[in-house]
Amino acid sequence: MTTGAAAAHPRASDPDHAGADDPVAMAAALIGRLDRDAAVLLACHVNPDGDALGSMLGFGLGLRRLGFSRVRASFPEPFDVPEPFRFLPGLDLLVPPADAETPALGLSFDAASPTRLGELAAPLQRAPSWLVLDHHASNPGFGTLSLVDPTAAATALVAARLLDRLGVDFDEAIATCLYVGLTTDTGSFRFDSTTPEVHALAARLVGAGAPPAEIALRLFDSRPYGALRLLADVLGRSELSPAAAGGRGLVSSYALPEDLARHDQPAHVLESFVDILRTASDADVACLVKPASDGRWSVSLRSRGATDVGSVAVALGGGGHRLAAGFTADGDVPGVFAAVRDRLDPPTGPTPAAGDGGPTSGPVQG
Ligand SMILES: [Mn+2]
Repeated sequence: MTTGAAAAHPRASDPDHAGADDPVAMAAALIGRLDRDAAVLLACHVNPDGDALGSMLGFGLGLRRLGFSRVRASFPEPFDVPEPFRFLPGLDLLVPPADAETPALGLSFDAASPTRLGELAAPLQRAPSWLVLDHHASNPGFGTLSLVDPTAAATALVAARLLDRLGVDFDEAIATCLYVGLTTDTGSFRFDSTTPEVHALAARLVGAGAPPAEIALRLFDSRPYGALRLLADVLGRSELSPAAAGGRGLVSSYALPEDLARHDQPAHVLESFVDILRTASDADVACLVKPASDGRWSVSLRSRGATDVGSVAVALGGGGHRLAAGFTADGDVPGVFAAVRDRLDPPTGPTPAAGDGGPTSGPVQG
């Protein structure tokens, strides 16, 4: 127990408290030194998910609470907030990427590479300071200060640590945003990444007013009927390849742009479908090929536990985590499936027989 003045919070504006090896403290000191009317630009990755938007908007609202008057947030085109996130507090911080000017301070959220920030990478690169808040193991390190923690379940957790260091109290709006990030990336607290720190933060956020049932209903348990029909098509054409992935099995399917058009659905409704494919207990790996905006394919990979799909995605030019990853591809759908299969079972060298003793952790290189 501490007593007296020693219990006071360290002042974020006091650089003496910024340990040179503690990026969170360094980031807090940097923010603390900034004029409150300085332009701040927050950015998250293209096609933002709940963690990208939640961590960015929650942090932006926190900066506002600190008195920053020129906080803007954005994400690359297509600049359209997916329907499930339109209830989020802080949407008034958003500006189209074309209106994003070079700030005094830039921050990026949940983006594992500058490419993922699209046209917003340029103003961030021009900014005197660019703080990178992320949790992807594939993040190579960029920006002027890297707050990348691959052990963190969500970027929302990294954002919460920095808000704590800045002395920001979580109000209902901030808590709702961060909770959306936390619950998105832990799959509603079901994934391995659900650490004691995750539950401790979730408890604080619910205590501050984040509504768990409403958030779960909007994020996980709501679909237009057309999306259910689309899901039926995707499941109906799925294929199970028991021999793939060293005999651990692959279940794969795809959606075409005309499928979206037929059911009058936006592309983001496909995001959750790969996790439904992943429930097939006779396949360790699930793969879903989805249309991307520019005529390319966005490929989602999931593992039930025995396969490192993160390294598969990295080898194919993407990124992600061991059990959930993705990449972007060109060509036709069969070609994309062939590329994934080749990475799961490299054609060169001896192929181990199925069931001969567990996962082949072959050198799937990055
Ligand atoms: Mn994330």
